[in-house]
Amino acid sequence: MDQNSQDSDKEFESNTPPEGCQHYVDLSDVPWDIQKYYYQRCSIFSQYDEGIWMTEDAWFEVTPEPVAKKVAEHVAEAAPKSKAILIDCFAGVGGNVIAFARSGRWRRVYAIEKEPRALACAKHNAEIYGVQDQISWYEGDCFQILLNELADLGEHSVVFASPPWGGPGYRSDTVFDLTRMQPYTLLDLLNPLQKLANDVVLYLPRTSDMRQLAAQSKGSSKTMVFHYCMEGASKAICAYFGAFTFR
Ligand code: MGP
Repeated sequence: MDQNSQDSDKEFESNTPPEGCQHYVDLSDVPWDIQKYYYQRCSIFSQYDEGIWMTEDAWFEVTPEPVAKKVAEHVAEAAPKSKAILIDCFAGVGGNVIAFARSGRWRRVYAIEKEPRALACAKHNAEIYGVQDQISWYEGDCFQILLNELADLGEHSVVFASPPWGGPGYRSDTVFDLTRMQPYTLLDLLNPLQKLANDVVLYLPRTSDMRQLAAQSKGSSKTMVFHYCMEGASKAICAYFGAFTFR
């Protein structure tokens, strides 16, 4: 084991978040621009008070637990029965990957995250939810990891991606143009992910341009899109590309 792994294991074992990760317990410590999200912390992670770790960006990027749970249920029900592996390409602090592991549907869940601090949070948070052992973790660029380490898994896998949308500013567009999403456009995501696996789920802004999604349906197949709501308001959509069957 190299020194870096030992260091990160020490951080992981400790309950003190490493630099760049926080567990806020007092509103006065929370930067003003994320206070809105801090008020919702127990909707974001129902076990927040057990010591959930967040990065600054995670507060507005993480999938809230009720949404992550519903998405995980949909993916579990609708994916072809032959698929036994779930790959989460942008695991962040673990909102989705924890829900996928908790669904019990997958023989193995693979989580990829480029940002080391977010990955440390995700591992720690998965431990709080008791699913750490069901998840294989990869630090790095998901496109490289899918091409190399995970290349053989494609035929057995459903690939899920909740990419960055370019920050909370996405809300200023009435219709969100997926060809201009930053840092990855719709096609930057779909092309490599569909090369690996036939079944791909994208978690995208609620205002995403439906025509752009429909244009990516192959042949006569339809792309199902669901809104995921909390308290009656849509938080985001998922677009299901591939052989998903919804009853
Ligand atoms: P929001 O628009 O910031 O909050 O995020 P809300 O509560 O709908 O704001 P309101 O004031 O309009 O009511 C809504 C959801 O979008 C969040 O819960 C996240 O799941 C998701 N989300 C937001 N951003 C900026 C991102 C992102 O960059 N990437 C991903 N994958 N999800 C995001």
